[in-house]
Amino acid sequence: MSFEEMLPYGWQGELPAEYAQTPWQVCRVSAEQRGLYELLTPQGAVSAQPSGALRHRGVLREDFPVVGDFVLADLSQGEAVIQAVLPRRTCLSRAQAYGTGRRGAVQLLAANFDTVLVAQALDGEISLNRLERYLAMTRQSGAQGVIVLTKADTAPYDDLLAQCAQLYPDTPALAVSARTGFGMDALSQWFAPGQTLVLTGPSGAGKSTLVNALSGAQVMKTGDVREADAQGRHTTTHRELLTLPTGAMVIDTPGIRALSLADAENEADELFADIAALAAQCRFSDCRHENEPGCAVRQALQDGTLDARRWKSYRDMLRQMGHQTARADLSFSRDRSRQGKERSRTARQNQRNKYGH
Ligand SMILES: Nc1nc2c(ncn2[C@@H]2O[C@H](COP(=O)(O)OP(=O)(O)OP(=O)(O)O)[C@@H](O)[C@H]2O)c(=O)[nH]1
Ligand SMILES: [Mg+2]
Ligand SMILES: [Zn+2]
Repeated sequence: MSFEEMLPYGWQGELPAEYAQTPWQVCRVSAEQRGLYELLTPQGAVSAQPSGALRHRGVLREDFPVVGDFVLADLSQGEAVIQAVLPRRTCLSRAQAYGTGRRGAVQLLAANFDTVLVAQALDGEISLNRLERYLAMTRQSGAQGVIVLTKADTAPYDDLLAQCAQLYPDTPALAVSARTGFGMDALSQWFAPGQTLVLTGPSGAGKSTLVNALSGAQVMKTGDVREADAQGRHTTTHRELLTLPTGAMVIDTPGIRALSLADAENEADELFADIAALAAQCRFSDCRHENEPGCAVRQALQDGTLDARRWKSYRDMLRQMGHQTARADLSFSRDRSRQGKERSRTARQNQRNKYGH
């Protein structure tokens, strides 16, 4: 097999020494849905499943392939089998915060990209706080961030560009319009052959529209924004890696409901710090505070140190969040049940299962 064959797919690395003699093929994960993967191979796109061994070894979410990953796969049988995930050069992830005060799993969003485009639409309200959170996530990824103010045909952008330049001198910022083509030339400097980009930003920011404009085709479905508040409708539902005519690859992502979830969870943590502290004392790390032995929350409710109404409003808050995020979290929990393993579940997920809907 030839590693050069994978160069068009953004492959930059050397194969780690431990795989020097591998009979498996380097492939790139282009999509993932419910534990099923699509791989780009020199022979075209194939669907794949992780090997039993990979599933068995995989304990954390980050042990499993994510869109953008380079993997070693056995293509000799009928369905491709992913045998190993190669080391990631960059990785976009979201730490999941839990209302119980524990830190849990990390959710991976994409891997092995050179640039993160942070899209913010000019037609709605621009929140610098939100922008800052996307940029923080980008910094952690290890890749270069670029602020892309979209829908430049709808509103003035000079002031905002100046503000961005002042606040984030190391992060290029530009305004574009997929509709009129304005700014698209300037944007193309990040789309050289072999480059991989991730598009991130809120739902309705015009990420998929941008991908279509860059592709010169309707490769991604796009959706209206709500008239009232210019919020998107979460049209893109899973992450997908696409090859552009320029020879660059781009990972389109769903608008991150999850980011606002993390915000809400942090808020819950702060508002209910007392409950978080109690939950940390439960005997079981995944205590649902129902009738598990050694439950510090139940104990506190019993002896009156925790007010029952306060406990109820905490649960109500979780229920509301669970409702908002049930869809976003579905694929995550499905992936896990597919793996057929009930790994130590987080308190928050239990809370969601219990109180969601
Ligand atoms: N006026 C104008 N509208 C745009 C532009 N780009 C996108 N839109 C509109 O914005 C809406 C949302 O676009 P999408 O591309 O679906 O947004 P998205 O960021 O992919 O949203 P999610 O997939 O939900 O995360 C659509 O109605 C687009 O037609 C633009 O440059 N100008
Ligand atoms: Mg989209
Ligand atoms: Zn408990």
